[in-house]
Amino acid sequence: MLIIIIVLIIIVGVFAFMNKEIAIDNLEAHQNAEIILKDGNKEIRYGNDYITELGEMEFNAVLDTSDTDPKTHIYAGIPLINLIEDSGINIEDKDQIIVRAVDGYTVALNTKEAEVDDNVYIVYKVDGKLMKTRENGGSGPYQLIIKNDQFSQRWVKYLVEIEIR
Ligand SMILES: Nc1nc2c(c(=O)[nH]1)N[C@H]1C(S)=C(S)[C@@H](COP(=O)(O)O)O[C@H]1N2
Ligand SMILES: [Mo]
Repeated sequence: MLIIIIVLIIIVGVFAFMNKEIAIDNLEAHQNAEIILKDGNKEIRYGNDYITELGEMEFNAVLDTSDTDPKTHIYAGIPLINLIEDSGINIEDKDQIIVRAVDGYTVALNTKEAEVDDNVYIVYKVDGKLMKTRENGGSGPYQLIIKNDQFSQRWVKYLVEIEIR
């Protein structure tokens, strides 16, 4: 019995340690305006200079959350699929794209959804200004925008990590 308890404590401890490492890693990426792209054990880090070269687009989208009235904003960003294609990861044999924020908020897209034209974007500018970080009262430095997601639940603010699986 005692041995079982000790083993369980060690397992829980190891998991807690690993989660803390990931959290610290993600916080650093957030503060450096980086996005971490994961595919199994492979990890690619994208900086802002590089991301803005992947086919920047400007578009209007309506932000409508439970506690605000709908408001149209001008966003600048890149289609999510551009980043994935740049990485060379082949999503044909994958199911899901998991998008995580620095606060732990997580949203799953299926790969088919990401391939639909003019719908899923990673944005970094709103109304002509770079998005601020969470600490500075913004929704950035990156936010996921899913245009056809009417009430913005899946518009992941403070996006730091994208995992393909
Ligand atoms: N990182 C992160 N993104 C998030 C959330 C969150 O809790 N954390 N909430 C979602 C939900 S449910 C809504 S309605 C909107 C809220 O957007 P707002 O804070 O701009 O009103 O953000 C979405 N994106
Ligand atoms: Mo919400």
